[in-house]
Amino acid sequence: FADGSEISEIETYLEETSPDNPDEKTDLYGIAEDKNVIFVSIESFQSFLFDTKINGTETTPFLNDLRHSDDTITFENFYHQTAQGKTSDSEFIVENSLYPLGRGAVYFTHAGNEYNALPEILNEEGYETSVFHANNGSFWNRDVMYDNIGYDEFYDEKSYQITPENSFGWGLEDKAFFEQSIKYLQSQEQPFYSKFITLTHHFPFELPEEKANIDQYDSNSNTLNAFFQTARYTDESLELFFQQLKNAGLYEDSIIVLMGDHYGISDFHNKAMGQFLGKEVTPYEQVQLQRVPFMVHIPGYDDGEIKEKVVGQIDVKPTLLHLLGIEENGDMTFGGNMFAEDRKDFIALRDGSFISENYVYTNELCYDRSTGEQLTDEAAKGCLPIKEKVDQDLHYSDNIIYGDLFRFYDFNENEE
Ligand code: GP9
Ligand code: MN
Repeated sequence: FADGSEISEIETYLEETSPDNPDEKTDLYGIAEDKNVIFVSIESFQSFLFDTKINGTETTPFLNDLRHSDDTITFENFYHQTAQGKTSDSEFIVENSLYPLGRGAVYFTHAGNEYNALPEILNEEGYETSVFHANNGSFWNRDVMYDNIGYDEFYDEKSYQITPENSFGWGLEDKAFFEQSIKYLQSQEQPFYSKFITLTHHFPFELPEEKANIDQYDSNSNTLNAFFQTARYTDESLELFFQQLKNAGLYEDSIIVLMGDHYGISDFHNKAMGQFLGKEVTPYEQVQLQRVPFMVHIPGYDDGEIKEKVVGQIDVKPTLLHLLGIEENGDMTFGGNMFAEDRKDFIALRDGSFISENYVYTNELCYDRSTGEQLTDEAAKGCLPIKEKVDQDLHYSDNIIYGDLFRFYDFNENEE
């Protein structure tokens, strides 16, 4: 059964567990006000790829430079929090600052719920909102969910010229995808919020030989071996996209947010991964491998840095609203602004693992985050109170989704 009482209980819980100063305004508050937001969800891109080389060739030269540039803020301890719904889970987390479900994909199972999603909020603020993704529009039930959460346009595969020359693997290659998207982007009212979802760097990481500009890795895993070639391809396609945005006159008035959706290399490949990393992939390392890129590129900004705070996909919605200078006082979110000093003290992964300032917890084991050493007895007890909060968070988020509890909550009434 579901009624309005549990939502008040959750509202109280979120208020009590949120930082002392949830509305803390940083120097970055409103820095992107009235600018376009170009959000790029980068398929299967894991942060361990940064600054790697294969036979002397950099895997991601463009992104490496971008990470260290003055106009980019990078969070290097940013975790994906997805489960079975993969890309769609990452989209759901970003749009709602709720956790995905432990089983199934929310995009399929609860596409009809009430939400207070990012595109709806931005619509009300006068943004045109859209998604670009050159796959079948019903994949992950996107067409239905997007409609529900307020995207104005969905440019799916029907919007693209897909030929044998420009497609392989999952479909249209990313370089052609970005190139063909520019005209649609230009046709939009400004300011816009547009999400791009890439596809080429997707399992099984297939790439025609003549399109590869880096060697394969050499291990017992064909998957890991191929992974670097499509990662390099992604890097090249992003570099071209930035150039195309400049040529189209869209770059200066936009911020570009780059995010990895989830891992591409599963634990099935741990032996090869251990060989590549030069260390055994312990459960602790397995958690650390769930880091994906999160970079905010602000043309004209000159205070760029690499931030070390522990953050995750759950924090993206409040963070974007902060950058855009939009106050959502009545919102119910499980994440918070990444730039705030005062933050919740953990990032929960969907399987109940978590990362905090001092600990990494997974499979009922507590590790020292800075050394990776497994803690025992008294030392391991530090994980327990955080684990309780993690489970409570996941439980309440699940209840909101399963009970469609936002039906009983008036987001506007709680606006101040
Ligand atoms: C499909 C693409 C990939 O359209 O987003 O989905 P994934 O398998 O990564 O969830
Ligand atoms: Mn994906």
